Amino acid sequence: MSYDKINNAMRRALELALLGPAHGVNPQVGTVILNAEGEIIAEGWHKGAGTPHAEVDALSKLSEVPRGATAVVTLEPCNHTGRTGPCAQALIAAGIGTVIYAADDPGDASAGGAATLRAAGIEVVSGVMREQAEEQARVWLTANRRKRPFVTLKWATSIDGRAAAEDRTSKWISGPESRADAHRRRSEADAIMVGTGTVIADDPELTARKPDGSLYEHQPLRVVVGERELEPTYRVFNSDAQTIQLRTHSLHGILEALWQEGIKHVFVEGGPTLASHFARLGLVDEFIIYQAPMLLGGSRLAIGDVGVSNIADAKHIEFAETYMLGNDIFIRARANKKAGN
Ligand code: AOF
Ligand code: ZN
Repeated sequence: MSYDKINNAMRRALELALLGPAHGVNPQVGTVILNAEGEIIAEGWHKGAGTPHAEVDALSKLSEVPRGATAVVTLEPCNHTGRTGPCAQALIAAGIGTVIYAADDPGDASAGGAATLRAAGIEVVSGVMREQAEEQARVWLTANRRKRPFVTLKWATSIDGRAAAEDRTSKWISGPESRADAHRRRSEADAIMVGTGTVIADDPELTARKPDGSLYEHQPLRVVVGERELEPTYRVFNSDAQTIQLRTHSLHGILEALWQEGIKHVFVEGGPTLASHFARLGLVDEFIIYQAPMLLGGSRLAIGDVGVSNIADAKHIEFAETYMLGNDIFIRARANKKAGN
């Protein structure tokens, strides 16, 4: 089959993957099935934990699989019986001739699907459009490699890096497009985290809201970190979403506990004390930064001491995306280290 047909099929599978939920314990996975001529005869994607995997969803659309069919999958088919049965076995039973996938499954129990398929005489090709697939599934892949939630650190500041004016007022620094973008990103996370200082200073709701003010269907868990006692009248304790306060001092411990609860992606929203701790410990996987066209000057920084006193110790990051968002600048940056370190 031509590279063009294979790449187009994988591109479609990556698109299909995005139809599934970004939040939750399971990955976004897409599958297309091609006949021997390379035409798409079925499409499938994963709709969340407990529902059929993408491969099985695609197979279910066919009353019979023609000879010489190829399954094109964004993730290595699983080899384990979890909430659903192993996809490697389903592909073998369906009589699929070739399996092409993009990213290897990092799971301890679920990996090994490629070997199982090969042992059954199926031709297996891995790594097709791997870079795109790894980028798209970076949250799930990184979390599973590190065995802790993926950490996004988000802030919105003036172009000179201030998160508030000297009197602590901060409404509104970034524009409506940036705020809508931030809410959408919240809606794709499993948890939103802030320090007690931010609750006291700003009384934020920490829900994921659409531009019209209505709540997204999925509301991440609100996690407040810190020792200080908080009155139950703060808005973070309203009934729009669940909230927990964690008093432990160790961020590693907190991430470990959240991982055990099935939290795969934590969106850290400040304030500067919490942001600095995460950065100092090297626990940030991705930065989401909105910079507004204004100068505020003064002392209200988005992030403080990150343990750098000499330029040689600077914590380097890598810009993955930068563009104008309304009148603001949007930056997505990744920590400049490879997963697994
Ligand atoms: C998915 N969807 O389309 C594929 C997955 O316990 P389960 O049955 O929910 O299985 C989840 C694991 O299966 C997941 O961690 C990943 O390793 C593998 N593949 N998972 O949710 C899919 N193909
Ligand atoms: Zn599976």
